Amino acid sequence: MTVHRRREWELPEKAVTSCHLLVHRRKAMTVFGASMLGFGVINEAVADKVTYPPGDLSGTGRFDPGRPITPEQIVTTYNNFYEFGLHKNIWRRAQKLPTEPWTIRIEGEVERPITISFDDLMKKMPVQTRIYRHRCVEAWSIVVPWRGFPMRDLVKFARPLSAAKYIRVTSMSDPKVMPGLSIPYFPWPYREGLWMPEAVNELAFIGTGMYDEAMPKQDGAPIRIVIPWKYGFKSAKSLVKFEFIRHQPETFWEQTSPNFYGFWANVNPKYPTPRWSQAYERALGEGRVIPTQIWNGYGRWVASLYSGMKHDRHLFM
Ligand SMILES: Nc1nc2c(c(=O)[nH]1)N[C@H]1C(S)=C(S)[C@@H](COP(=O)(O)O)O[C@H]1N2
Ligand SMILES: [Mo]
Repeated sequence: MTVHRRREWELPEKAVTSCHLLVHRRKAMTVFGASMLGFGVINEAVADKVTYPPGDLSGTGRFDPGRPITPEQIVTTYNNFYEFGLHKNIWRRAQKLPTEPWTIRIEGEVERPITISFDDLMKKMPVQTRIYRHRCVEAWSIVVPWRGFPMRDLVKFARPLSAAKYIRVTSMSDPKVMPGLSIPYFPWPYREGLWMPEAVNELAFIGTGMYDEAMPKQDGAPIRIVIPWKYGFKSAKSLVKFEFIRHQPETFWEQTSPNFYGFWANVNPKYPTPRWSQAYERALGEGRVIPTQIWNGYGRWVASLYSGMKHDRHLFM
């Protein structure tokens, strides 16, 4: 039996969490799937699940989002992926993104730069399920059951040198399928970055799937980062490069709008941006507006990272 105590990072309006149900359903699936295999019975629905096993489920309890999971239909049809256009409805267009094969470059201040296929990388990474809140700077939010692996494991795999203080990630840019790349105003390709202590923090995650499936193209197939305590734009999609570097990198949004969408971009309801107050957020699929929490409610894990820094607007935008 699961005894549910309210934790400080949960929202006060917390309803019944569907994530507990999800964990139990998945466990049942795994057991059921295994016994089915034993009898040589093929059931399409179950076979589908066992092709992408949920992996280590401990993160589902540890990082309880305190809110219901957002319906998959919303998360996969309301997207920000500017390479495909500046509106939310890009999911159909994004299906043109070729993701097989997919090659990832790891370079910079590492023992040995490497080019590796997505499939080979996945063979080396420990798959987990994590349910996280995601807060876009446009003042909407969702709760997503991700599948993937800790960013920490990718860092270990890369074997960075001590000179590596930051990681820069770069998204795919393919003008054949991405009409947004012809908008000259933007500093393509989409690039983002993290400070190394952030990247190895327990919460920093690499997403390769969601809702029991491989990552949908519109959500950043086949591999993206998921940084739940920062505004959504930090979580870059469809990554082709991880660079370990000495200096804080310039990012896509910082170059576009240096005063408002900066490198740190930690969620904080106290610092408004030009179009949004940031004090509240629309919980998509819940039909309500809820208060935004500092660090998006993940302060317990990340606040100490910033204890030596000045807590002014630069840390929060
Ligand atoms: N390459 C790339 N990554 C991106 C974006 C983008 O436009 N291009 N948008 C960001 C923003 S603003 C948000 S809120 C999230 C949205 O992720 P989702 O569509 O999977 O919910 O992706 C982020 N990653
Ligand atoms: Mo966003």
